Amino acid sequence: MLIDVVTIFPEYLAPARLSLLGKAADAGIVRLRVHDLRDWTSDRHRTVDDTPYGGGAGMVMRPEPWGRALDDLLAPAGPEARPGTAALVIPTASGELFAQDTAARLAQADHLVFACGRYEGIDARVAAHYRDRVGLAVAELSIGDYVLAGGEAAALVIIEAITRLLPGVLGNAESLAEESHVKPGLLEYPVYTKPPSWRGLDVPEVLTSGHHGRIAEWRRAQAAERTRRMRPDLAGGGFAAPPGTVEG
Ligand code: JDK
Repeated sequence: MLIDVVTIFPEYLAPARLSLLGKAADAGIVRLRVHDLRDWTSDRHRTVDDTPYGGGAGMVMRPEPWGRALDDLLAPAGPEARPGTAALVIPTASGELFAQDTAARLAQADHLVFACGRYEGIDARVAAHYRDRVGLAVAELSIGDYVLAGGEAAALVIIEAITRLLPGVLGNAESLAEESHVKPGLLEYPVYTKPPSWRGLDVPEVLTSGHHGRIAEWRRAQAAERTRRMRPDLAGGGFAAPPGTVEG
């Protein structure tokens, strides 16, 4: 998979080269390229923003540098031409909520281009152009209901969730096989390792019993209890307690 990231803060993407993605890159599974949007400006001041039509606070990213950058990256001419499926990912606070199924779907592409905005975001005609006129898959994604200062941190999150799904990245086969059995809408059961007693807290006896049937049943019950307590929205029927509530 080729991942291109366009941003006015290319250094922000340095963590993407670490750990998981670093290994994937060394193994030739992922190639990450980070680009400075200002390389596609044409004025002396390398301007990327302007005032919003209709008024309001802040600045909006102009479409022309984005159009030049995305055309270059999405449709390289000659020997750089890429067959296969490409998608344009635009992190935005007003996008569709990014979730595991989104990651799985994007992991099928062989070219992802991330457009990381700043200020109040990117002129809306950029997404419209590539979706409606170029016919590209354009994913406008939010990573959660909070407001970041730009798309870079969201791109890091999305890239990490996608790349760990690529064959050969995780030490993959076993972990992902197990993960595919995880019931969607159910949180994970708690996990334990050595030592058996730590600061007076003991590992639940059932886990050291060797009784696989009882262990599976205990984990199911723990996952259900944890889902009810932490994510009543997933458990269904319930309402979340206000923040700071201490369960009795
Ligand atoms: C991309 C710029 C910053 C800040 C105004 C008013 C209510 C905010 C854009 N999940 C998530 N959260 N935040 C992002 C994200 C923020 C971004 C960009 C992604 C590019 N910003 C910014 C404030 C506003 N807006 C109405 C929401 C807009 C992704």
